[in-house]
Amino acid sequence: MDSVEKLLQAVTDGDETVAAEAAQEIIDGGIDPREPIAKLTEAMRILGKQFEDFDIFLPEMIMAADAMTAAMRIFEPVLLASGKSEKKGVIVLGSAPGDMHEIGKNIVKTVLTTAGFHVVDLGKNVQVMDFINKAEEVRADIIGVSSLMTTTMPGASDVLKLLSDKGLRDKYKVIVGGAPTNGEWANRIGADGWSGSASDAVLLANRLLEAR
Ligand code: B12
Repeated sequence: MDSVEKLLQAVTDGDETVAAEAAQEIIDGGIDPREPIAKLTEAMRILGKQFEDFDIFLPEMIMAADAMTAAMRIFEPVLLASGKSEKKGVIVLGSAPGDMHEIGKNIVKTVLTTAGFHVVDLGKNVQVMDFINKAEEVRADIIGVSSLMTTTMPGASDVLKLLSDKGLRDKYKVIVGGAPTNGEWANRIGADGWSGSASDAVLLANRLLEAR
């Protein structure tokens, strides 16, 4: 079993120790961590499906998430060290109100930072007003909202509505994402962009700032 397979297996098994060990082997082997991260994202999607089908339960999902987080702790500094030092723009990023999922949001943060953006991470379960207050405070260019549940998707449209109500809609580009979301929904709620992966989030942010 190679180190990438070992990592995938460890995350699926929810084994934090082996996941960290495999992630270190990947780095030591000179493999670009972006490839295993993409595979892990798919593995998490499959776990989510198993959870939905009652093949696994919450404890297994928590253990898998902890194992993936342990691997990301090893990958992050390597990704960040490979990044650009230019500051392309400021992005305020957080998970929607009520949403405790943050693994994908954290990956988006790391990859955007690597690409030269300054990301202000508000964390998870971020209240609508807090996105806007922080964006005003740090003079952000972009606000990013991550929604991992159908029940927290309305939080992203609430950010857009409140921006409009306050007369601030034109001041910020708003990007949205997360597993249950798609481009059609993003269009419908009036967001400026959507992406299904962290690497596409970089292309999207670049495009939005170039168009300014
Ligand atoms: C891991 C996980 C958890 C972990 C989260 C740990 C953590 N620290 O984040 C734990 C175990 C805590 C958890 C809890 C729950 N979960 Co959960 N969870 C998942 C799971 C399996 C994987 C999510 C993940 O990390 N994926 C890996 C990352 C890398 O992918 P990603 O998040 O999609 O992010 C990528 C892209 O979407 C994009 N992206 C993400 N955000 C953004 C933002 C922007 C701006 C952009 C541009 C792009 C972008 O880029 C990312 C990187 O490429 C999903 C299944 C799934 N299909 O996603 C269920 C899932 C999201 N969970 C679900 C549920 C139901 C729950 C619980 C309610 C379970 C319960 N009964 O308690 C709770 C909810 C807690 C809460 N209030 O939020 C459901 C949601 C169903 C729905 N209604 O839509 C899912 C879909 C599982 C399922 N199929 O049933 N969960």
